Amino acid sequence: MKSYFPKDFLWGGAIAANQTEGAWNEDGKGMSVADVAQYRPDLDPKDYASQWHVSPDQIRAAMASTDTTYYPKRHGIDFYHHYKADLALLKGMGLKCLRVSIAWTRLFPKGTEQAPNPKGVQYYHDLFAEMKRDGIEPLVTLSHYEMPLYLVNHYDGWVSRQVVTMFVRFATVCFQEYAQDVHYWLTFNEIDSALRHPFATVGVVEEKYANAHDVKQAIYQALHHQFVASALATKALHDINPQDKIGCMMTKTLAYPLTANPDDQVLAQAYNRNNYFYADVQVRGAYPQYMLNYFEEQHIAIAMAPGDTELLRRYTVDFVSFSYYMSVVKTKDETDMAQVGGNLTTSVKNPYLQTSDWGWQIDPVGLRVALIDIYDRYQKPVFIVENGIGAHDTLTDGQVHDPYRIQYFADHFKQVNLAIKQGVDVMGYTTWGCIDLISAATSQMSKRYGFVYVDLDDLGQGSNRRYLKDSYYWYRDVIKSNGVSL
Ligand code: BGP
Repeated sequence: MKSYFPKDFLWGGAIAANQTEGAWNEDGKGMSVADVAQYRPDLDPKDYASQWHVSPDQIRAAMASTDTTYYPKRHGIDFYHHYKADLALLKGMGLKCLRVSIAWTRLFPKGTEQAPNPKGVQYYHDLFAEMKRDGIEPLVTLSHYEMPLYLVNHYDGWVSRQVVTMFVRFATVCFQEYAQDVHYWLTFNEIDSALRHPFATVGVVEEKYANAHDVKQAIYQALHHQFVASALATKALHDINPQDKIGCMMTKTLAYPLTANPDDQVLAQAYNRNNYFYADVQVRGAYPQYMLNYFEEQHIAIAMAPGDTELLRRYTVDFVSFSYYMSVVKTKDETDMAQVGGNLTTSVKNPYLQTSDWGWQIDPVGLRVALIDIYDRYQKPVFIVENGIGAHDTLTDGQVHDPYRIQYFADHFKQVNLAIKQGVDVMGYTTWGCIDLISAATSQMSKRYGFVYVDLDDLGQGSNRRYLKDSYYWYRDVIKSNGVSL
């Protein structure tokens, strides 16, 4: 294929601390929201809402328990102890970039401490040094569904303004400590998912509020605090090293109208606009009027401190990153229409698309549409920091044949190539879960995304050995040829 990928394109992979590291209570680490996430075999894995819904009773029970079987993010794939060998495998694939997150609770176990835990600080020094030796550029998320549980229980999470100060302290320590090794940062993973799963993202426990309106009010207040924290983190990073880059991160879920009925177009447009709200604030530096109108209509009043507007305006992000897994369809009357599941959402079925094992609509062309749309809206470099297919893989005689994954990525990479040809400035592409890990929404191990297979099942049983899938060799060739082999 004729490749338009730039020479320095960051071909990569992505993981998150809470889904891989394990060692949940080692070396002074505090509990995070991820340590409360339960694997619930009694629930339909497609029903994301119930998996992520955590009541105060469930939090108390989780805190009293040392179980790891049904709290699988506590063991992850034991990356904490295996990272050197795992990085060697990723290096073997030719990976140029690895997106990881720093677990806030390794550095600040409760979140309230004034100084970081030295062992936590050291772990990430070791990790980044190893990545450097392997020639793998780190892209680091500061907050990937892993806020300290203490802040949920004692501060109502991000609803409290005090959490801004604590987060900025954490972020500043990271920028200072890892200034030599890390040059690309992300603030909040899928910041827009606060409305879909408020516990994991902004630490809002819905039962604490009287009604749905109050929950929404709390979430938008929490989001405002994250916007301010994002601005302050951007300022802090650029004060420390003006060359380093920081991005926002959104879940890009593209909506199409089901029919040519203009009413369907209005619905799809509203959905897409709403999806952009968060980046509108972080990139353009102000709340868009459509959201201010919405808040007024919904009687949502956001408390802002003097100077917030100026902070948001001055400290906007350097690039726009996003996860992309699927598109959705909007239509006026959805009654009786076939539905499919999705990345923390559901949708009317698109008759032109296939779905994954978990019912997510596979739409490579939508990735091109999304890239062009995002770039035209913001005129900032874009970075695809998550994309991939969760599938059931089978390990036989040490081998995993995964032609569906190869097909999936080939189709998506080709669309990125076309977007670049059409002028979009794409910095890189870190495929989600380049090594198998625990699923964010369902806490399953059997929902696999990796090029490297990890021999563990949903109950954490297995050898924990790593095996290279067919897609590993395929991706290696893609990277080596900078897309020409596609
Ligand atoms: C995104 C999250 C990731 C990741 C991915 C796949 O929403 O940022 O952490 O896990 O989705 O989702 P899942 O693991 O639920 O399949």
